[in-house]
Amino acid sequence: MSAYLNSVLDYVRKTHGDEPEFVQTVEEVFSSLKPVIDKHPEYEKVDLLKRMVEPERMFTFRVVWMDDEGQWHTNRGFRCQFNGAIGPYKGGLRFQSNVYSGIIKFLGFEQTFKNSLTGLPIGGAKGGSDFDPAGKSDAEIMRFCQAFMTALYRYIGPDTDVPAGDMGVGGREIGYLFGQYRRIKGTWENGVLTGKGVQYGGSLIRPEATGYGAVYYLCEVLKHENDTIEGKKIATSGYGNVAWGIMKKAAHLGAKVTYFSGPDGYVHDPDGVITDEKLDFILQMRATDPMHCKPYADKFGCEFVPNAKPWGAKDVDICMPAAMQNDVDINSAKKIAEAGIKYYLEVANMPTTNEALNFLRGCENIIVAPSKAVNAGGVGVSALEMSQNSERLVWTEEEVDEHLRNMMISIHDSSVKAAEEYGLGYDLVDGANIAGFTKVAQAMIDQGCF
Ligand code: 2IT
Repeated sequence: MSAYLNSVLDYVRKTHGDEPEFVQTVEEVFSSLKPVIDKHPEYEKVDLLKRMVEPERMFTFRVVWMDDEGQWHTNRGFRCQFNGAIGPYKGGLRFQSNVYSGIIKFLGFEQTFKNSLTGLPIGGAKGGSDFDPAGKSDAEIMRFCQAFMTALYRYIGPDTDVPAGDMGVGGREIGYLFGQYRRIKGTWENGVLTGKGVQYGGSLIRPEATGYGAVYYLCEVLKHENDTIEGKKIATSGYGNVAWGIMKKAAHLGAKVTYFSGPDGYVHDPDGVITDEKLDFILQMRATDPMHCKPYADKFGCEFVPNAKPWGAKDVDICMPAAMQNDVDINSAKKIAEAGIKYYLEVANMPTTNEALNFLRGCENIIVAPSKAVNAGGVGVSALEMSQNSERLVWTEEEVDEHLRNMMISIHDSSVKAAEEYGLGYDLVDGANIAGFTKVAQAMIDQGCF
């Protein structure tokens, strides 16, 4: 047990008591690093861990906008440029009322290791605002995005920092943000943001990439277990872009999502969300009502359970939480174990409390895969969008999909290799943390005192 690692952990606990999500993610990543720190005394020599838990730069800014009634509103904007050792800062923007520094910092820390795992040259960042998009008109969203970008534009750029979407920020918001950037700067600058519309530099498959990538990763896990995806039933949470991508790719590959949820409760569709009609309905429901998934149950005549989560359903093989952080707590984790689920793949960022994650990892019959690996296909395709923009090329759907699939295979394989190198067996959580960390650590050491 490394004394150095524990001293940095204590430091983080002491200095970030008011940012519990950040402490949580540092504890989670560090729990995998003991053997690495023990084997590599050079990390302690350059105080690498303490450097790594400190964002290179993090700032807040004022965002002032006017609603349709002429009322003024002031929100807080954030950008955390966490680590730029392996490439320009890269990461999404989240617009949600609960956003504060602790959420942005935890997401930026996670993003650093996730982006490293993609194998592409992108550093880690995250940003957003406590602005709540629910119930806002299109004109209000546009004015907010314009005000947000007016404050942010001078700190980003294609070689500096490339934002994208996250919760509350989709294609529409990226369009308004990009429009404002272009209006102010008067240049294209390789698109600056990713997740753009395909008419103006966006990559094909980007909206589906996180969900598709998660299912490709799942296929690798199943292959390792001499199992296949055909006929598998999946429980997920959420019905946004990510859950929708999982539903669609699972359906392509002969599996089906039979449970999904929203803030109002969960839906059980034993036939699965597999038809185009159902998949299109999910998209439409997401666009018109991000707070309620009950309309799906009403439309297709299936069960809706209000104010509950699907965790613990016995008639599924795989759980893939894809909604938000800390969605699965220890009680849900125990239900998942009791239901005899074999595969637990995190898809949302940090969807499992550390207590629940440790419990699930301790269950002999459950394979646990971490979000920083499973959801990395989203940012991976964002990096492919950056490549296409800088080369002034447009890749076909097949090309992007093939890159994405290979990326997920390689993320799985490099995690397996990293865990094996430290004698940890088939441990995808430790493997992802170690593989993601090692690359960033080496880059930081190579670049000297920074
Ligand atoms: O959590 C994530 O990886 C994202 N929200 C996507 C980030 C990106 O730059 O595409």
